[in-house]
Amino acid sequence: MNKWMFSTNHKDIGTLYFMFGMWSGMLGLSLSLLIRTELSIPGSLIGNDQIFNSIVTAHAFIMIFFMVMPIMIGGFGNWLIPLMLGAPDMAFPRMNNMSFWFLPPSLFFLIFGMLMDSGAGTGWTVYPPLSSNISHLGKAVDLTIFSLHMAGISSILGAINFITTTINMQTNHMSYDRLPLLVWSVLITAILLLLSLPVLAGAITMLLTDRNLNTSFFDPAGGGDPILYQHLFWFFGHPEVYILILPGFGIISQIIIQESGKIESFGSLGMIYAMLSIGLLGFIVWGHHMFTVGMDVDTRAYYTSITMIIAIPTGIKIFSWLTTLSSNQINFMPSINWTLGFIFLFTIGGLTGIILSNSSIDVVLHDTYYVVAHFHYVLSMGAVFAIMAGFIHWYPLFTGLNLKTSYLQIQFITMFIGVNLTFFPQHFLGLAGMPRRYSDYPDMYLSWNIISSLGSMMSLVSIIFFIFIVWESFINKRYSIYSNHSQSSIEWLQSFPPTEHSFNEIPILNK
Ligand code: HAS
Ligand code: CU
Repeated sequence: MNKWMFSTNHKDIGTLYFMFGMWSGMLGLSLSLLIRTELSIPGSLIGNDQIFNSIVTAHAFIMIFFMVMPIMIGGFGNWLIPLMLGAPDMAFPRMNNMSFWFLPPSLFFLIFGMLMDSGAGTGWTVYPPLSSNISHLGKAVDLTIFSLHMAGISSILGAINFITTTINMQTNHMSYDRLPLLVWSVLITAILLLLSLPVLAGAITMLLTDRNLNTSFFDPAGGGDPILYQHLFWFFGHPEVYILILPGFGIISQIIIQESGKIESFGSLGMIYAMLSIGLLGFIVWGHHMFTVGMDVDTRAYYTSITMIIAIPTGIKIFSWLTTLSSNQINFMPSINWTLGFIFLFTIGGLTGIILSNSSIDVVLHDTYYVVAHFHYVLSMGAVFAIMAGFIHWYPLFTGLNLKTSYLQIQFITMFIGVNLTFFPQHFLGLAGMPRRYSDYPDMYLSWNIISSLGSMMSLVSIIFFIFIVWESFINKRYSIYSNHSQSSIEWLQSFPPTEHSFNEIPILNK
């Protein structure tokens, strides 16, 4: 085993997270293609709905916990937060390594959960009674719960590390309003993680004891209530969706500031307050996922209004990005393509979120493909586009190498068309009433499903092309003038050792 696997250096650990996240991303992508292949024609291809549901469940968990979170917080956070603070490393470097190494076993438990017995076909929400031992006999759901426990511990330790690092490890003690927006975004994300994950841990532990130790927290037969599980899950689940996007906001801010040649964002302080209010409000809107449980009208009105209020800080962010970008000649470099794509498509996803927040509309649209379209616009085109933008933007810093711009332009265009073909038609399917988590549908839904599946093939080709582009940069060794490495972080590039690098120039970072 190579010694960088046990490294306590934040850049090595960031690189481990990137490699892990990309590996999981390929797994999650493969599962999504199984879903789209099953849905490309009416009738059954896989021939087993439980298997289909297990694939959907594993796809969601892998993309959320093993792709987006490790790459955004583990990868970008570890690489960039200490650099932006001028800190020598994270506050707890050995705990940092441990946070990472919780993830591979956690992923294995999840995969076993998908494969063992008849799989965990519960959806990522793991609602009882479907997830209880009557409907899911066997060890699949228990393995999934254990996987979430481990991933949760990993994230909580990581969150403690980021919070402590940001507060204690600045070299020149900037005032908080001068901290780069990426640092702010990761700090707020870490606080959300710290406050929400223990609630999920509690909920799934109660589910575990309901399944195995005869408790009845969620079983009416013993005085329990399955709705209690939904409250606990969404008290975690809604902050979780902002956990998935906030570091992306930070990444997008840094790229826009730099690419527009400015020293700070338009409304820098406003951006910080916007992220803080999104984070805080995120804890009191969870009921918008539960409008159909038989909520009384006043509670529905409350959740509708408080949810809509989140459009205000988010709008502040969107318009501040646009203002920062304006009055500049935009140079359409690949990272700016992804950034502009992010702003456009995230806004579409946000607006469908506002539509869903209307409780009376949501009663109709809940559990339809409209919801699937909404969250893929904010995730597959929000979170993933931010990851692509950041990865391309800081690639020279991470590897000392340059990616080929012309290839990246083509790859962006194919991916942009691919994801829009995949997910835009899902709005129509949802409005026409096609439910989510079903493996089959009436013929009337055929055409949009074919287009959606074709789009997913196009995204697959585009992602394979991106992997080729990264490979190509390693093979052709175009060393970047921006390369900036500690010796240890180069060591993983053993077969491609950079020859020259400067140790002091960090033109990428803004203050
Ligand atoms: Fe969401 C379901 C509402 C943001 C992710 N969301 C989900 C699920 C996921 C998810 C994964 O209220 C499915 C969970 C599951 O498995 O069941 N979401 C919102 C709202 C916002 C929002 C209001 N979601 C996100 C982000 C996500 C994410 C970010 C991850 C990255 N979401 C919902 C609701 C459901 C839901 C319902 C439940 C549906 C159901 O039935 O299950 C907001 O944060 C979005 C704010 C952003 C904007 C765009 C930019 C703002 C501008 C300012 C002007 C706009 C205004 C609005 C003033 C609004 C440009 C005017 C309104 C017009 C229509 C013009
Ligand atoms: Cu929500």
